[in-house]
Amino acid sequence: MRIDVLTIFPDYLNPLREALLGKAIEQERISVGVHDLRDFTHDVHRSVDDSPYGGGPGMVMKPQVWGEALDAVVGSDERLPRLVVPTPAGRPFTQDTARRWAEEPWLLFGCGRYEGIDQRVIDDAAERMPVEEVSIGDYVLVGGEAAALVMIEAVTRLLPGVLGNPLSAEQDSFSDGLLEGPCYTRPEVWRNHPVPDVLRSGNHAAVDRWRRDQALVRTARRRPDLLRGLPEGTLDAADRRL
Ligand code: 6GU
Repeated sequence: MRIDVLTIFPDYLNPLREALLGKAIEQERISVGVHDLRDFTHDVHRSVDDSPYGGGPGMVMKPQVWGEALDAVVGSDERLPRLVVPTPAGRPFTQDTARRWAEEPWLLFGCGRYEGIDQRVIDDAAERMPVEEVSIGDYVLVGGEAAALVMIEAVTRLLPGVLGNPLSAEQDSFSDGLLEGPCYTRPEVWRNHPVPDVLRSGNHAAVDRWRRDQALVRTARRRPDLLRGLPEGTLDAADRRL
């Protein structure tokens, strides 16, 4: 997978080169290009923003700079990327979005700062390529960079070979629509807290049942919205007895 990021803070994306993702880059499972938006300005001040039409606080990112930058990154490649624009005004980014994007050959993240990017940049790009404006949650960040990091991590860990153990991606919270329950390792008793007996019983069916119950209870308590949103037929009779 190819991933490009356009930003006025290229160093903000440095964490991408750490740990699991850094390894995936080294192994050429993903290639990451981070591009400085200011390289596409022409004035001495390298300005990327201007005041909003209609008035109001804050600044809006200029369309000319974004237009040139997107043209340059997309280049003459016969393929086109999926353009992702992080914004608190976007559709929610979820595990389903991550799974869908993990199938794409090329993602381009356009990170805005200030109040946002001139809407014509998005509308113009959408005439040539798929574009999604997405939000990572109901809170406001200063810019799209931290959100892009989050989304890139969620997507790339789903790619073959990026996670050491492919089963961990399958067993995550959300993979079956439920939160994952608690997990334990040695020692058997720590500060007077024992590991639940069933996990040491060697009875795999009982362990599976217990884990499923823990996931159901945790989801009901912490995310009742998820439980209500499960597709029909997800919960069986054994689940419902809880
Ligand atoms: Cl994707 N971007 C920004 N700037 N703020 C956000 C967000 C994204 N998601 C939630 N808040």
